[in-house]
This record gives sequence, C-alpha cells and structure tokens, in this order.
Amino acid sequence: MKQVFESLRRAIDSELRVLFGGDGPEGGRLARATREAVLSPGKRVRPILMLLVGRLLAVPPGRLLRLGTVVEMVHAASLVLDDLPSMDDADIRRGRPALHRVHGEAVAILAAFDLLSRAHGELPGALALAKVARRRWALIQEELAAVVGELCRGQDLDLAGEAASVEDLEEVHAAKTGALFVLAARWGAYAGNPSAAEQAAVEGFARNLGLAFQVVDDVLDATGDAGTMGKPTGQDEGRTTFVDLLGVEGARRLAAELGATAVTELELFGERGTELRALAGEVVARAS
Ligand code: GRG
Repeated sequence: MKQVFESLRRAIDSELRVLFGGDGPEGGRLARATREAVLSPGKRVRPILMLLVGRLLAVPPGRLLRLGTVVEMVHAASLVLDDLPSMDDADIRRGRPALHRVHGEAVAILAAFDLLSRAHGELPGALALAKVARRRWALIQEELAAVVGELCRGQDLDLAGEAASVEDLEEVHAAKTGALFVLAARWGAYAGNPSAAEQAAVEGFARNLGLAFQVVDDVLDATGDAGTMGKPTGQDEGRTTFVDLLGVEGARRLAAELGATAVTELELFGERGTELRALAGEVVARAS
C-alpha cells in the first residue's frame, strides 16, 4: 500500500511542477518564493486523501490531480503564514529554512497570497478536468473561500492558547487542520457522484483523520527529532497541545481512537475502503 501512496504523491508533485514551472531559477523573486513554498518536499497527504476518495468512487486519479494541487496550494500558503515570526516563529520547514528566513517576511506574506490567488484561479479548470457536475461549481467556490476562513479562525484560536480541555482543542484543530482534510475528501467525492450516505461517510472519515493527524503531529513535536520531522521539534511550547492535556501515551491513544472512528465511517464501502483504511493506519502509526 505504501507504493500506492508514494505513486500518488509523485503524481501530485509532477502536477505541481507542471503548474509552477519546475525547479529552475526563472521568474522574479516572488515567483521563486511561491514556487519554493509549494514545491518543497511535503507529504501531500491532503491531495492523496482526495485521490483515494476518488478511487473509492471509481474516479481515476488523473482526473483529480489538478484539484488536488488546489488543496495543496492552500495548505502550502497556510504553512508559510504559520511559520512567520508573529505566529509560530519557525526557522525550518520541510527540512529547509522557512520561506521568510530565505526571502524575508514581506515576500513570504506575498507568496502566501499568491498561492491562495492561484488556488482560486486554478479551481474552474480543475473542476472541468475532474468532471465535477457544473451545478456544484458555485458551491465549491464558496467552500474554497470558507475553508480559508476556517483555517484563519482555527489559527486565531490556537494562538489565543485558551483551550483548556480535549474538547476545546478538538474544536481548534477541527478548524485549523481538519477543515482542509474534509474539503479534500468532499471534493474527491463530488467527482464520483456519491449518494448522500457515501458523501457523509467520506467526510466523517476525513474529519476524524484530520484530527488524528494533528494529534500525531503534537506527539511527534514532543517526541520526534528535527531530522525526521523536517522542522524543529519542541516548537509547540506556548500553545496548548494534545500532549499537554493527555501526555504522550494518552495522545497516542487518542490518535488511535480517532483513527478507529475514521475507519468505522467507511463500513458502507466494505472491501472498497481498504486504501483509505490503510491511510488511517499510516497516519496513526507515525506516532508510535
Ligand atoms: C490564509 C491559508 C491561510 C491560513 C492562515 C496560518 C493559518 C491561517 C493557519 C495555519 C494552519 C496550519 C499550519 C495547520 C497545521 C496543520 C499541520 C498539521 C501541518 C503540517 O502538515 P503536514 O505534516 O506538512 O501535512 P507537509 O510538510 O507534509 O505538507
């Protein structure tokens, strides 16, 4: 199954290179910064989720690659902003100096806007390639705008650092991390003309997977080393994490529970849910 994920990741990477012009030095300073932000080596888990949901509903991955890059552009923009000195103040991202450390804060902020603007610009073409029914396009445009609002809201709640319980923290991260997972799965499903039950099931899966992913991220921040994380660990000091509230073992247990809940959402798909179940397994296993 790892090979399946890896080949989807490579397919997303080459689609991103088609859109952002390879690794060459061409373009001005902002174009270079934007390209670095989106092409630097990420796991591409959100577009992979989208492609797997598509496959579940018999949509070939090739149809969803462009739409997958739209979600990845929003994610890359959010990472650039998250690393800024006024936010997480991180020097390293994806094993490389954070974008603002290379190009300065002004260019990093512009690159994030550039990526968001590009995401909106690519959306209609991506929906046409995905063969998503035209009647859904206006709603999808609203969903793209809304997810950016959710990320901002989640980030603000996180920076405020007022979460006092696991439930509070789940609310923060349902917005900050979960919303983009749900969007990726939702759009992947739209391409496959799902029944209402299928649509709800993949979204429920993604909601729990997104939260599990964040809990695992917190565990790795507390226990991992900078080499495997591609960013400094211990970075979460100052904001409340699942590890603060539950300890490392408790957070691992929560991640496993969320992964298991995600999987139960897939029951109606039977055997066809194998790849998504494996993805949930991969996410949870990273914490151990
Ligand atoms: C305007 C888009 C926008 C956002 C503004 C800064 C912000 C609001 C939100 C931050 C959202 C954020 C960074 C959430 C963290 C989610 C998370 C677990 C990130 C790490 O994701 P990985 O592990 O990273 O998928 P890679 O590098 O593999 O892509």
